[in-house]
Amino acid sequence: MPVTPTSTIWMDGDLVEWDLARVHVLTHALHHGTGVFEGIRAYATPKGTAVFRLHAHLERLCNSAKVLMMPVGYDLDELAAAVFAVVRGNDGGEGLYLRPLVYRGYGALDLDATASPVCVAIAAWPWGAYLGDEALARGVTLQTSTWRRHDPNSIPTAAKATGSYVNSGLALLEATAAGVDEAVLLSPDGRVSEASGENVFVVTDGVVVTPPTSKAGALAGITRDSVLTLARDLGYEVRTATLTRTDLYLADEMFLTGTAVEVTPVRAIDGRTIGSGSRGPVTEAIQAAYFAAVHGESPRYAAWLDVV
Ligand code: PPE
Repeated sequence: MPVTPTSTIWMDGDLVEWDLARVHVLTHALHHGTGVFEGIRAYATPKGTAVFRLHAHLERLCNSAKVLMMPVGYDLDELAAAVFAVVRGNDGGEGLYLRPLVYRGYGALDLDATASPVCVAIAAWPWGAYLGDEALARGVTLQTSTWRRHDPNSIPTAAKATGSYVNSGLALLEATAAGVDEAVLLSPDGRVSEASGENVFVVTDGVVVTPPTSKAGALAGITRDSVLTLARDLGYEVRTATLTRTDLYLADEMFLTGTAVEVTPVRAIDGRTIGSGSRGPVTEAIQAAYFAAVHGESPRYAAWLDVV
């Protein structure tokens, strides 16, 4: 999905005009993948535009930077203020996708990244349904990738590092080349990890199940965490459990979670239809609860929103 230019991007303390938000071609992160990033959404709510779970995202950003030994140079409050400035400067009232990025900039190109400065940028643009509006209603198709998720001792899966997305990109390329919407990756030991940029859930016999992130080598998704709370509050039994690919094939329902995809149903995987082959009732209830929460229509989850 193409990026729609907005007016300004926050770069190292300044709001820079969109077209002038550039880096040198010898930027370290371009060569060695030495960046960490976040995807955050701001939604239109009755009280105005609000950022969903901002603190959790910024905390994860700083944790990712810590793993890569990158001193961020701004604390959580300063980063939050920068996010608000970007939203205020670019908001069309429709909601925004926000992309904070901490990266090693221009300076040196040796593998010792510490010789290059740590830079911070925050961009925002309107991004609709990541896999399309139809996907939210009808569901997407998946395939199990031949590419495995990283071993956490090769590339730390808990850090949202730019370089680690080569793995996700390979899996997605393989899937789309095969005419399938998305890819599920297995961990090195062959258990379900996550999709290319989403966490995975199944609903089996009324129980909502997702793999344990550290064991599965999956990112601790903030949407995943929100959905676990929403599902529990809706009265469903919720469990984290190791899943095999047959657990996916035999599930009654399956869905993906992520800031970009929000809650997207899965209708088939590896040529096997999931349940009835369309959005299931539990998925629909969780999806509705999620959209109500992000749009400020559920007072119970008001603490998840920071009105800008
Ligand atoms: N796993 C991966 C690998 C991942 O990239 C994401 C977010 C998630 C799980 C879900 O995390 P959360 O957003 O906190 O619920 N993927 C981002 C999109 C990546 C991309 O560059 O595209 C996102 O959803 O913003």
